Amino acid sequence: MSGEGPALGARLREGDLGAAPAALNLLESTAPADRDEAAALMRELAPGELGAEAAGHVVGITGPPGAGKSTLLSALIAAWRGRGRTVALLAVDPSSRRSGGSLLGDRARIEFDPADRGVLIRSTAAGERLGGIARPTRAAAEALAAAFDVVVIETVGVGQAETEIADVADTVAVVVQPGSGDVLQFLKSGIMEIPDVLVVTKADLGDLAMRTRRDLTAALRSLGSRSTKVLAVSSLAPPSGIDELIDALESHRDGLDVTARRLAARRAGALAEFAAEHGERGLRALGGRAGAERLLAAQDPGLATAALIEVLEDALGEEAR
Ligand SMILES: Nc1nc2c(ncn2[C@@H]2O[C@H](COP(=O)(O)OP(=O)(O)OP(=O)(O)O)[C@@H](O)[C@H]2O)c(=O)[nH]1
Ligand SMILES: [Mg+2]
Repeated sequence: MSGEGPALGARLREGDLGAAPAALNLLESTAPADRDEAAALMRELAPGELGAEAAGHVVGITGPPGAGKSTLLSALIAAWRGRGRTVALLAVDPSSRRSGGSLLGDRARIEFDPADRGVLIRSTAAGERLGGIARPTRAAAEALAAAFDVVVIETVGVGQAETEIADVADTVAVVVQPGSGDVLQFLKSGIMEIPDVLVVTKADLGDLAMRTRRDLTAALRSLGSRSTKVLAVSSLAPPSGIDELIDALESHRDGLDVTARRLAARRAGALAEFAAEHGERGLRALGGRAGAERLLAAQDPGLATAALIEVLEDALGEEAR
């Protein structure tokens, strides 16, 4: 149906959350006609069109398998709803890479009220790239941030997964469980980037959780990081530390130059997508990474990531001619 993309974009821009499921379907569709509609949808929600960056807070939650991310998100969603915030959760499912699509699978296990129109939960495939944020997920986060107060992207892993999520999220929280020495080592050795917030889950386990928190705090200090807060939370009833975590996420966002971070994120995201699709040869045709970056820097800062990818691809087309 022609015109569907702009109409959905306009509804999201006006805060109509009911438009979100259809918008996500469109962004995930691979049908050529839908690709055009999806591009039109993103144009409606580009910062240039909105007159500002989308107001929603994009939060990345990442951590090793079994760390307690989904249970934590159930508690966070309840607490955000208690504060009157609307929440969209994009759960990136690494196991569905090959099937190319997924329903709300086992991995999500998020508890929420299905009758609550202020919560949207979508499980999405990780895409072809290992640890990657698929192009539709990036676009979905950008689009939903125009309508929801909080947009969460949940991914599994540390290291690469965390680096990718930092390109999309305003605030990145890494979730670890008590006794997770591997994460501590990753942090110390620089394999892992320093997150904005570190969360030790399963605080109800007691001493081990407290020791992990102390070790992580000490490691951060030795790396010279003063701003990263390390919190211990328990997500099982009765939950503890959840409000403090919400406050920590918000205070990070309050201290952020959102315009600068989002602009840098869109450029980095466009470059990553282009490099993933067209490889080193594609980059060379644009004068290497530096050439592509120069081209991106010359574009209107109000363009959505999808439009920036188009700019790079058009330039590649010119080169080939
Ligand atoms: N004691 C305790 N157990 C918890 C807590 N949070 C989560 N768990 C348990 O830890 C296990 C893993 O929790 P999930 O929330 O599924 O972890 P996840 O990080 O989403 O796991 P994946 O989706 O597989 O990566 C489950 O058995 C939870 O019940 C907590 O605060 N305290
Ligand atoms: Mg999970």
